[in-house]
Amino acid sequence: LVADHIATKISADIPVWDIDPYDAEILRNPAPYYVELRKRGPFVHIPRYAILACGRFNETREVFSDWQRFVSSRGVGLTDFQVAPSWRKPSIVLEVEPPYHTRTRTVISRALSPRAMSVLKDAFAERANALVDDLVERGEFDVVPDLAEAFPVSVFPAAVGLQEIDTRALVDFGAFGFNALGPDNALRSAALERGPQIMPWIMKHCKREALAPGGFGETIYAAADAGELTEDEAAMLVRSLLSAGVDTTVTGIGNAVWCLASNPGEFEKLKRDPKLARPAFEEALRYTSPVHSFCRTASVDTTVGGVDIPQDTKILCVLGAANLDEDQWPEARYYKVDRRPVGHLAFGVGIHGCVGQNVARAEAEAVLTAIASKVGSIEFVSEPVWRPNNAIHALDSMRVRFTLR
Ligand code: HEM
Ligand code: OVM
Repeated sequence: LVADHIATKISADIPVWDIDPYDAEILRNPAPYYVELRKRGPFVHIPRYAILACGRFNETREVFSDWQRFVSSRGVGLTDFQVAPSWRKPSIVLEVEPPYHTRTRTVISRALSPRAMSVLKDAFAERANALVDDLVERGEFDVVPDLAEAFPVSVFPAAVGLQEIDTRALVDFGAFGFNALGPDNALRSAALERGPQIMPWIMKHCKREALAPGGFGETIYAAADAGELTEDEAAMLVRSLLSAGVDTTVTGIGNAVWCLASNPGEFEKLKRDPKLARPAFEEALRYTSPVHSFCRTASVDTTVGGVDIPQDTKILCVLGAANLDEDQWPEARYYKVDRRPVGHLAFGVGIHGCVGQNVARAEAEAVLTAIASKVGSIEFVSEPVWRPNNAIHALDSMRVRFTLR
């Protein structure tokens, strides 16, 4: 077994930790695991998966920043594509290296450019205002379906150019993709079971004929017309938008509202200065890291933080832990709307750093600005419930009351 072969190469000096980071209880409440991971050392050896894991800021950043030593083309989940093929056709942006990555990334980042976003700003604000007005009128509701999901599904599919798509299925598709990054557990098998039906369905919506003009999809297909991409590659880049662009923003918005509901003093600061909407979202990303962990594979024998890492080792980079590292973030355990956590790892870093971050920020700014100007207080109606996912730290439900400002 390749895993056994790697396990024998991992130095005995690296602390062994007999833990399952994909245990449902840890996925629901990762905070204690994050603390312990950082405490044990720059890297720990997790024997059950024959991997190394890191959760200190500097080492996590170093691994994520170096695409040559730590490749994505062997998968950013636990499965090494060199050992077992991916469950889906690999992404032509997330799961490739330069020079190919440079070509696809250029096109996708053009489609999601700040200019493309500025056109959408007014529509986002209008939609967020209408939604929040409605929620204040209702008073009590569940943030997850009624706001965190409702807002992105009402603006993102249209921004891409999708028409008549089942938005429930679209949100679930995102969650499946992230669950598939984990080990062979119940969450992953449930996702893989849906794969054979869901992939043809999503690819149908990625075709040129399926997309309305004026959206991100049109820009991607224009690159195909210009000879930068093939028609199939254009469809694959639209698939990337649909894989990465929905569940992440749903989670980011839900987690941000959770931060404000849990920290009334910080919500007061946001109400006093709604311009803090963007920094408040950025800090929510740092504080709750919607993408809690992604992997890399060592392409060479190398050293990070004084630790020898053998070639072929999978490394679990725990972004959620790095973003709470007290050595990097003074008083990291507090959510502060005005912290401005420049350099946080919630969007990753380096050549694969989130290409959709302008979209995510525009959506969240619209929602948090509407809340800041219309909502007096956010009160929990019951304990929020977190939903385990192999790569995403997200709420399952959160009943709150919005009072009128
Ligand atoms: C990459 C997080 C929203 C599209 C990434 C990565 C992270 C991330 C951590 C790095 C993956 C890696 O290095 O292996 C997030 C979070 C979001 C968000 C937390 C929301 C709060 C979006 C949106 C889109 C998007 C809205 C599309 C419109 C992508 C794509 C990549 C990516 C295509 C791959 C980029 C590459 O490999 O060059 N995202 N994302 N993301 N994201 Fe996002
Ligand atoms: C992709 C992609 C990019 C980022 C995250 C992701 C499953 C997928 O290009 O398919 O999550």
